[in-house]
Amino acid sequence: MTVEKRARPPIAAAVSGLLAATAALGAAELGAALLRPQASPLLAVGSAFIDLTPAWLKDFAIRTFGANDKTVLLLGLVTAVAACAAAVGVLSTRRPRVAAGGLAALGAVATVAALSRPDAVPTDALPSLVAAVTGAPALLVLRRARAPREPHRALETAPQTTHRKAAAPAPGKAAERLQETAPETVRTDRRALLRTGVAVLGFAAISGGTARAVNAARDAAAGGAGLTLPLPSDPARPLLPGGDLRLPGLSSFTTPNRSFYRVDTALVVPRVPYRDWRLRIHGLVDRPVELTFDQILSRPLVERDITLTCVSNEVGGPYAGHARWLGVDLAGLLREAGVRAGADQILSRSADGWTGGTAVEAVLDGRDALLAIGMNGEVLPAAHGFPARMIVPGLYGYVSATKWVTELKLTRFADEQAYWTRRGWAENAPIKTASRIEVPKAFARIPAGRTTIAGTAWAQHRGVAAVEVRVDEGPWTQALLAPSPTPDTWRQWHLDWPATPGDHHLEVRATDTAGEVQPSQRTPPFPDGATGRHSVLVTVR
Ligand SMILES: Nc1nc2c(c(=O)[nH]1)N[C@H]1C(S)=C(S)[C@@H](COP(=O)(O)O)O[C@H]1N2
Ligand SMILES: [Mo]
Repeated sequence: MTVEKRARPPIAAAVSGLLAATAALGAAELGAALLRPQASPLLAVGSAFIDLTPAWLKDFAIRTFGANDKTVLLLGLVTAVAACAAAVGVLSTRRPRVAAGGLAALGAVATVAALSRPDAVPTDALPSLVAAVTGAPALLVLRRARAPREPHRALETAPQTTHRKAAAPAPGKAAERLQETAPETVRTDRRALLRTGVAVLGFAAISGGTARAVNAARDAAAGGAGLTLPLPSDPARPLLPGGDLRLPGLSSFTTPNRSFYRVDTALVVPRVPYRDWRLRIHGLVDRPVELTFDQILSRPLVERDITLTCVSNEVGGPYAGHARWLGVDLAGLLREAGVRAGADQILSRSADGWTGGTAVEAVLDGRDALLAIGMNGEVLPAAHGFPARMIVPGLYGYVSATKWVTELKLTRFADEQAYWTRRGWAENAPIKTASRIEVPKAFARIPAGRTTIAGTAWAQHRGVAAVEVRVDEGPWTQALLAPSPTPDTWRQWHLDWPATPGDHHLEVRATDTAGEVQPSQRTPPFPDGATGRHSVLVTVR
């Protein structure tokens, strides 16, 4: 008999690796769902990756993928895990020890990631262990299914098979010989592999599906769906007639909750049951306070119109939104705790361990800083911070708008740094005056004649005083400003333009109530917000 040494296609081995990984992750997800959803190995590794991502890469991700950056990250992660799993599967036939080492390394990475989360508890290691403990035997079972079981033909043709008692024959070699000599047996092996594969997949589907169901039930229980918020004792000033121009293509004055931009480091939205929620105010205070959600509800509630903006917003970008917030007066809460002299920072912490640092001065200077529990007449949505978040007019979100907030620590900027300031972003980050053209859209083709140019402008807490537009670097023309009852919101603006055929460059700039004109110089968002004028090119026919 001639046995040609030929490389067996490693596809079955790679698929085995993938199947084993699927089973391992399914089991791990179930473990996490039962223990703590955040302890899921995939999420833990993804979150650790987010925290370790350098600013430039994060900037790139936000610019390139926008609100889909998390989906892209998860897809990338799943691809990486799949590649590792396939590699482990292939190695398992030839180099079982290396494969075992690889599996252990994957488990270790997930364990370390889970345990190094800022809100980690020791049991967070368990789902990763469950993954390892499920993945290894799954791989073994699949490997055995791939190896010849009853090498009848081998028995007939190869007299040396007297030592085939060894229960699991050296899989690589035996299978090789088998392919050369016994096609039927190979077919049987395929069937065995298929059976085992289906069983492993079934296990993965059942555990993964149960995990989903458990998570969904938990989320439903945690949300504020059944909650009715009290009416404000201090309602917002009514919006002025004409404050919302309602032009096609122009974003509405109030941003609906479901289309409100979302920016945070949370790979999955934290679900914080409001009955268990507490807000702790401590640090440099005379009287540390701990408040329950019911205690918040029983306080006088304030309602305010405040436009929120992200520091990562590029000139003309989408990361700004307006809402009517309902909450308690944040300055009042701090005064009750008694802020000690020397405290210049409110270090707020969220349920998932993120931190934001807000200037005490800004919150206590009389502006409408809120601990918000309602948004646009609804209970604060989970994605926007339920049970409670901070909102401070005039400051970018990363230094003012902590979602899922559980802790306010009065401290000093010199002593402690928040999540983004540790990564080089500014400690003080007032929102820069900005304006954007929304109608017509960039590269629009529009008919000649009277056209409306319109958009939004903001300079929260200072207020927008004027918006000007120029066409093809011509003279600046005043746009008409829609009214707003407070300086804490954006304002819509519009202008009639007699459009003449040809390509045109439309440019906008705003001036705040202090008389400061939005600078023309283009700077990137890092470290304290982008500057520059928004412009669009349009073609008139
Ligand atoms: N817990 C937590 N709160 C957070 C963040 C975060 O990553 N985690 N991001 C902040 C940033 S950068 C912004 S711009 C606002 C965005 O709030 P939104 O998602 O409700 O629009 O939330 C802030 N609050
Ligand atoms: Mo932000």
